[in-house]
Amino acid sequence: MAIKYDAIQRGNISEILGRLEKKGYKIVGLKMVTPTRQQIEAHYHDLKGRPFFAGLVDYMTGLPLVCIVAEGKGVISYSRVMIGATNPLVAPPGTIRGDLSVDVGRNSVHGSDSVETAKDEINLWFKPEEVANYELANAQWVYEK
Ligand code: IDP
Ligand code: MG
Repeated sequence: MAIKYDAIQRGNISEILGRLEKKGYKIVGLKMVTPTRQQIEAHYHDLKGRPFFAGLVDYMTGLPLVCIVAEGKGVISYSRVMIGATNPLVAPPGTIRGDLSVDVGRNSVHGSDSVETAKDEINLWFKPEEVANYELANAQWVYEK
């Protein structure tokens, strides 16, 4: 997941990280990056050709982004549920976009949409040594076994 610059400006870094933590997901990678145009174009390569692509790339280039790697059961599919629809006005209350955003171009967060995409995005934004390997002390209170 990534916290976009609009959410950083709105003071919602802790709110968004807190939702992942409170759910029971483990944060294993976390850093603020100021992406180049090439990085944003690579990140959104599947959207090249869409009418909003140029505006999206312009918006995100050169502005800080908080990049997150989270681990846990169902994290990729369920983090999308936690994020809500791309258009925050369709995202239900209780979701990140439903609670924290109004406009599609200021929708607070990015979320990987599949295991393959998540792998590619982690490789794009993190070096292997930037992803931590540790156990949460409360894991037995999150998972049956
Ligand atoms: P997602 O972030 O929910 O996965 P995508 O379709 O992957 O949505 O689009 C990536 C980002 O591009 C969105 O989060 C949003 O910021 C922007 N975007 C998507 N569709 C539109 C649009 O129709 N107009 C303007 N921006 C859009
Ligand atoms: Mg997407």
